[in-house]
Amino acid sequence: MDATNGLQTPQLTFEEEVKAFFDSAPPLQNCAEISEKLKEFIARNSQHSDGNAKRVVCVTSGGTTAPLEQRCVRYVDNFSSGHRGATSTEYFLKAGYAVIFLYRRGSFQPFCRSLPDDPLLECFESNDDSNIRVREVHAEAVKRAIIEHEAAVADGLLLKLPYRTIFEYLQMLQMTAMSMRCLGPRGMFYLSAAVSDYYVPWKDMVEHKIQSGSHLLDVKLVQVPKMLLVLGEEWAPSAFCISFKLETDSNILLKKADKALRKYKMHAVVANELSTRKEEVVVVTSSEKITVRRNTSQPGDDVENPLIKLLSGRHLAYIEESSSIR
Ligand code: PAZ
Repeated sequence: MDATNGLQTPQLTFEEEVKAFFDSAPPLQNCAEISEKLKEFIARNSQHSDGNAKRVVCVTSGGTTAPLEQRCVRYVDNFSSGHRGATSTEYFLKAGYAVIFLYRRGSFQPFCRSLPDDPLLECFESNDDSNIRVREVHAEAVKRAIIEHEAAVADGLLLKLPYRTIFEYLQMLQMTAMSMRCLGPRGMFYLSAAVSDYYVPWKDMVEHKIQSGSHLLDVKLVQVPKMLLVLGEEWAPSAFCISFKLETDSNILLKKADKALRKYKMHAVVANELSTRKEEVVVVTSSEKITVRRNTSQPGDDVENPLIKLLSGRHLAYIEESSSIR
């Protein structure tokens, strides 16, 4: 595959690239339904029943796919199990946030990460009367998942929106950001999804399944416009924005995170290395590099626990600072 943008296309400005991406994307299914859900969720949490306006965070989770055919059989995928996003969502809820969880279909879900891979078949068994009951060994984990998830949903604090492709993801991120605009600095973006860097524009994509037979498969991939810039400057200009940087080479990680911080005007970039991502991350801001580690002396602790505490504190300071400027 040629990812060098070797297409003889005219050089587009960044604004034209963004427009071309959205113009060529297949329209989002359930667009009206998603928009209604977002509107209702944000209105409810702007005046929550506990009397307080909530802080609202959009957590993106999992990896986007870049389809190779319009009637998609094959696609280029991005690594991410969704563990980071699902776990962070739990800690954001604990910290008092309302969470919009924008997740890749089939990836990890909040409150379900301690369940086995095939929860339906492994957590339940039938007894002699063919009634279904929870297996003793999984009873605690199932109970916790159901009670905590029910509480978040009943309190109207968790909205889950699934995506699969880069087209769906970016359209949904845009809709979410535009809906969250009214929250001003109380809105936060926690962009832990692994987003495709390259895609095949819809109009250049073959309709049917690519046939095998030729020795070389020649598919041209075009760079996805860096929407982080548009998010922070246009879609939700007052929101507190955190992005992630994943590398496998620890020697370049912090430099790349620093570059992303400045280039995309993020408030912080969370840098993580693939093999140690569940143990430690480094929060890079314009003035600091803070290493955050999982508390190994506390069994079952997650690196997201101290990470969300840190970011929630920074977000509060940002809200206070923004209101003193007004
Ligand atoms: O989803 P997961 O827990 O398996 O992995 C999380 C992660 C490494 C995808 C995330 O922490 C991250 O770094 N996301 C951004 C990836 C990027 O640089 O595009």
